Amino acid sequence: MSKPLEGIKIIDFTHVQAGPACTQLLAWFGADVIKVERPGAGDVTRSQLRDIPGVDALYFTMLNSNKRSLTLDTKTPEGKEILTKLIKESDVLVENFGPGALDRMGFTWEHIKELNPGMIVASVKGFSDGHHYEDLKVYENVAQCAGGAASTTGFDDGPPTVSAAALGDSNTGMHLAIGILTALRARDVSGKGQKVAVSMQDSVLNLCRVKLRDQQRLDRVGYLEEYPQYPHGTFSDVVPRGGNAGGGGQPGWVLKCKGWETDPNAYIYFTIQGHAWAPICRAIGKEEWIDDPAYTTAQARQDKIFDIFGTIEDWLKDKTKFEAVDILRKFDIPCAPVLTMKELANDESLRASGTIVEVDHKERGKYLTVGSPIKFSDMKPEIKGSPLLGEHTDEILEGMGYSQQQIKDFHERRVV
Ligand code: CAO
Repeated sequence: MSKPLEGIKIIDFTHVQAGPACTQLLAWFGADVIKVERPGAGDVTRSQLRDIPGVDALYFTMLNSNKRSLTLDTKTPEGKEILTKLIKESDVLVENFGPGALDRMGFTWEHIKELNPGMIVASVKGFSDGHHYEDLKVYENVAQCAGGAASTTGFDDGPPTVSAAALGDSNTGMHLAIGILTALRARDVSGKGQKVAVSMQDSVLNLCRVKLRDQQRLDRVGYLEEYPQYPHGTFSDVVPRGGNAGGGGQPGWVLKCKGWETDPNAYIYFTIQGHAWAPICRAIGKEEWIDDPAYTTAQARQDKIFDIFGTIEDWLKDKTKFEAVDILRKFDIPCAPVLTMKELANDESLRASGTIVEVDHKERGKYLTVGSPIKFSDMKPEIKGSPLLGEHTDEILEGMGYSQQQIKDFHERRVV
């Protein structure tokens, strides 16, 4: 089957992580994504955290696969003309510049709409339009703090903590991709494009909705029974940091396994799901707890949950995290080993499913990247290497009808 987004042309004015994650996803699914970059410089991530001198950094290669690169100085009159022509021929423009940058370049939404009424303009900003912080430039951790993730992550006796997961960046990009696909579908019906905007703060908050749930529960009853502060600690009037507690009403915690003294990741996540109580008791050799009224209900267990975790840790002390999960899975107990990046990189299942793929880059050679986490029965996205800076400039300009002489002149005048 041909790729579903084939025929959709996207002007990719994105940089760093939030925008590129969105357009990369659309490129995997068949869109022609033209990454527009400043001549001579390009996306800042090409040179950030380089591991090989002079070669595009993994930060860039892992967020820009399957795209074409066009260098274009959009602040020159000729650059603006080329961009104008490109807008007329394209379906979507995606950007994550600082607030107002696209307008300052001369490409307001009103102007773009005039040039191409079918155009979808999709933007990532730190805060939504009209927000009292709308003028701020925003990076990942700023968004995690502004979106409620940091105040609710970490341990009660420590400071607000950011997650390693890119809740502000890639997560916002995924939201934007959904917005773009929705706007494309709307255009199929109406023939009209529209502006799609996603803020990083909103996208983080969307993933923190259970914490907003908890704020309202706390306001009403004054405590949260699934948090480690209950019943022996105290609650203030704001949702506290819950450490490794499960957020969905099933008590859970990260528990030590054999070797934890020297291996910082010798742990499993263990969940005490209500219906799994009897199997848990059987698995850890505590059959006497099954019918003991002091343990039979979740409520009865609540005030001694950390003693129960302690007993499970005692059972785990002669088992590696993998051995423990192999035993517990037979009892249908939801659990997983705490996996390191090295273990994930070498995981055969993830390689087989295409979630971790090895791709080729013209200058770097082979490298690992994360492939599509979305699996389709009729399509397997092929993940390709990222483009070199300006690699497709001539090809794209030719495709737009510019002559060889015009292209040569653009190069000489550093327009491209
Ligand atoms: N030709 C000419 N000029 C170009 C260009 C091109 N091809 N591409 C970009 N530019 C110009 C822009 O027009 C802008 O110029 P002005 O500020 O003079 O109008 C300038 O480059 C820089 O844009 P910027 O504000 O986006 O860049 P920055 O490095 O100062 O800020 C960032 C980076 C990420 C903080 C900011 O872009 C931002 O807040 N973006 C929105 C939120 C976001 O996506 N953040 C996540 C990034 S991932 O962590």
